[in-house]
Amino acid sequence: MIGSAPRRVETYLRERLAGGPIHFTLIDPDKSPGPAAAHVAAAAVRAGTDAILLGGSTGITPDGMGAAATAVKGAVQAPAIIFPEGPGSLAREADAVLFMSLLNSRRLDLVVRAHARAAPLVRRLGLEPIPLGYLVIAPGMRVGEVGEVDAIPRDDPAAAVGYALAAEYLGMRFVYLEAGSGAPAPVPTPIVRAVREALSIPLIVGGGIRTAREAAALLDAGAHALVTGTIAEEEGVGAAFRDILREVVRRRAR
Ligand code: 1GP
Repeated sequence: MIGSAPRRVETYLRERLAGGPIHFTLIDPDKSPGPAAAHVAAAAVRAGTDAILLGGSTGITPDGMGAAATAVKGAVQAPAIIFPEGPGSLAREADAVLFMSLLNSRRLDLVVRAHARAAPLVRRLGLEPIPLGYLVIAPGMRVGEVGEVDAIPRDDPAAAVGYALAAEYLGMRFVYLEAGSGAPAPVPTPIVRAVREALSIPLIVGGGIRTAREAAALLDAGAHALVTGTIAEEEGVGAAFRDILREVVRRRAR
């Protein structure tokens, strides 16, 4: 039969995006297991975040992911979306999974082969796959190393545009520009601006966002969505997190 399963989470994200920029809070179930993940998620949603991404480190088990997803879903209405490290991160308790190709990896496994192994499991678990092109910009941090990427140089918007457009033309429905978790600075705004001008699918930007000023610059350059992880991990959902959220929320349609 031609047709696809309902895309509930993607539809929710698109509805939110119709009102302006959105924010994802990334929680690492290894560092914030079960109840701790729920605690962060609840505070993040109160501050205005739109969805919870679960993932971000190596060594996450399906049980750990499942426990975090269950706890988060018990605490908030926002969707719990797996940000996978590999097939071992998948758990049926989550709502969806970023089904992402690491576009600029030298490892074919991370571009498509692991996906071929994971896809039947995604189907069996009933997880909604969200097709996404994931592009690492220098410095890339740990994901850049583990992912064996040819990182996009920070002064080369044209290279980023090429990959991002290729992702769109291949049918992916989101592009994620990643500077790497804990990066000393976010993705440069000229890259964000150039990619946004070329793309007609939503653009997610993450890695190294620690201040409201950085968030504002990325949003003004055209990011549709921001991802933050480290800030809440290190400081909890405190003033810095709320200041970043304020920049997102105030750009939404009133
Ligand atoms: C990492 O883009 C995310 O994959 C978030 O990065 O931890 O630096 O906020 P930070």
